[in-house]
Amino acid sequence: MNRNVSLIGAPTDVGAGARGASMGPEALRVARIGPLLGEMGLNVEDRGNLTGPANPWLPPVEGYRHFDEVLAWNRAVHEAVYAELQSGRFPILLGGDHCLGLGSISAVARHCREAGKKLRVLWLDAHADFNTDQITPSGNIHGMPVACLCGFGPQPLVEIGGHVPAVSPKWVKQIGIRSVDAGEKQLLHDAGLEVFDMRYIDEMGMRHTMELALATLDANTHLHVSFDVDFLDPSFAPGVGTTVMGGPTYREAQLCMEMIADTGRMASLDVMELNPALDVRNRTAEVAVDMVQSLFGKSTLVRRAPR
Ligand code: 6HN
Ligand code: MN
Ligand code: MN
Ligand code: MN
Repeated sequence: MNRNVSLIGAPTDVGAGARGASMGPEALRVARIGPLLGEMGLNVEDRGNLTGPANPWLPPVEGYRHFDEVLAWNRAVHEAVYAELQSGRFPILLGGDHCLGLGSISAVARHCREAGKKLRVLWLDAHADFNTDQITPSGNIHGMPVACLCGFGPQPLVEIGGHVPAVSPKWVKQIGIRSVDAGEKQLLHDAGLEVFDMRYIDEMGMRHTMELALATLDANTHLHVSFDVDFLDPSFAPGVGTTVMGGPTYREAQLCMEMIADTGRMASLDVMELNPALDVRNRTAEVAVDMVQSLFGKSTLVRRAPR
């Protein structure tokens, strides 16, 4: 794994339905994300925060809330993530709401296209984020990034990375899903994404789930992990805008992260939707940082070389 890591803060909540994810990057820094990764032997550079338009906090217009602001932020994220990848570094995007997964992953897809790498995306989330303007119940664009990446969405958003679609639905595996809207459910099915929902994890266990989700990785694969903190059960991670009960336990989530680390293929990461305004003494930020440490191979005992 690339151990030269760049932290990129994207302090905005323009894509969300609750205010506060704009404070996520600073809360992750307060929880010592940089120093703790540094103590694990990573070379960490904090690039500070990107800038973009303020949140006007307006209702949706023609199916989208804050379209122009979302576009501006995603363009900034795209360029920053792409620049880090091109200089050979591992970008960690500190969100910010999950609409920015579009800017981040479109940049990763562009990098992989140019470098001849195979891309796989793990989307860890309570939600599928596969809505469009036609089917969204909220107009909030953080519910739409996966659809946009797969080519379902408005032209300016789907073509941010210069190639439409940015990713094939076959490259995306979703884990932990337990809240999908009615129209979204049908579109998700029609597009053919592989979704390991909570029912699947309950029945088959996290170990088997991750073995399947990671089965198609090879030596030429760039694995991108998009970690929506609401993936975690809200009993121990309440600091998010859209909590859904019935998520993975602390240990299930940590095993998921540990198995990703074992592949040695993770090459970029988003940590999204942390909302300090809804958190309790920064606990969710600390849990999120703990999960990120596991993603980078933190383990209790000396481990054998990754498989
Ligand atoms: N997220 N499906 C809901 C919507 O409004 O489209 C919730 C989306 C949540 C998005 O948590 O990143
Ligand atoms: Mn590379
Ligand atoms: Mn999400
Ligand atoms: Mn979510």
